[in-house]
Amino acid sequence: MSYSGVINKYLEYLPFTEGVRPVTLLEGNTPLIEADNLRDELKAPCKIFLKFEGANPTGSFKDRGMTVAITEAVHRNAEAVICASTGNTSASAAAYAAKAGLQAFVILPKGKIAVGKLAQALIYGAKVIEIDGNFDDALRIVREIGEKTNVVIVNSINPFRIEGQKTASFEILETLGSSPTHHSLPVGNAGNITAYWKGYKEWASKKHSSLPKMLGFQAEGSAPIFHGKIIEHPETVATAIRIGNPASWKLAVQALDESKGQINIVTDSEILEAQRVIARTEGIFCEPASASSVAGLRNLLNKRYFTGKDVVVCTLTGNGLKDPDTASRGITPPLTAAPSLSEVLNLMNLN
Ligand code: AN7
Repeated sequence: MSYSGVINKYLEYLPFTEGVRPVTLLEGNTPLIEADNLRDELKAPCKIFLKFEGANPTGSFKDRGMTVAITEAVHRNAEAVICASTGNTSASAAAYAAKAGLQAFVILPKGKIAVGKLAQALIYGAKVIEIDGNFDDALRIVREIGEKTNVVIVNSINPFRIEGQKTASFEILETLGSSPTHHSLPVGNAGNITAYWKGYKEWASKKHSSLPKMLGFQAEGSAPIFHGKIIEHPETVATAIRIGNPASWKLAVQALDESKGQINIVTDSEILEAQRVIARTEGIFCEPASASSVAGLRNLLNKRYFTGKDVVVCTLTGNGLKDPDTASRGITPPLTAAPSLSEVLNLMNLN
């Protein structure tokens, strides 16, 4: 049977009944790539796999949750959906709302959304409202709108989002044939780490698989869970995870405790360096926030945290093409030549 999206694939694990009509863009089924070159580069004793969620239809993992949340919204006869976003949720909500024929409203922190994500929300037809505040302000407003109106919230405080996102764990378990020993991912609003852990636990209870340790990474300037306190003015180059008061804070801490994992911080320069290393060694262009998972892995490797028996999966949550500005800043610009063979050959510097 041809692939028909995460709802049809994992229906038995989702809160729908047979006969549900999924709103889908055929999300999921993303590559799990064994990163041997990266392993050599980092001199890692363990195996490393990269789950490239940038291959989803709108370029991020949010699509897994959005197909479920929008399908449910349609089922409830919603006319409109709303989200606060650092960018990817808004792109995904706008796309799935378009597919479903719903109006999407998105509330964004002005000036802090990667150019590609904003373009996506707009071209998919969402009504985009920028506020002079950060993501946490936007989410507070969205929560209030959810209470006062019939507009359905599609942030990860909507439990259907988490249900959809847990399918990434299932794919990893199916591809590897067993659980990794560790799972590394960036943490912003903390929905995804919650979703992965839920997925691993559900699979374990049905199929007796083991469980990974969850490793979460926050950007140094936006690390409320690591510091155990709300950050009023979060900052980081990884705008996707520029969040000071995560909605799923408690559930993330639970995932970290139950799995005997840990939350740590990575600096902006470690994030950007990891983004370049992933691209250069593995041919995968992820966005800065996504690279936190590998930046964090690298820091733990330096502390000799892993052994030769370990199998680590890093989720690369979003596509680097969404944020070309940030990527271009750190790299060598192109060479230039006159339109002449000799000049070009000269610059190619072959011997
Ligand atoms: C690429 O789009 O919060 O910890 O509003 O876009 O589940 O929040 C995005 C988050 C990691 C963090 N990587 O995931 C939003 C938003 C990327 C992201 C995260 C986000 P959560």
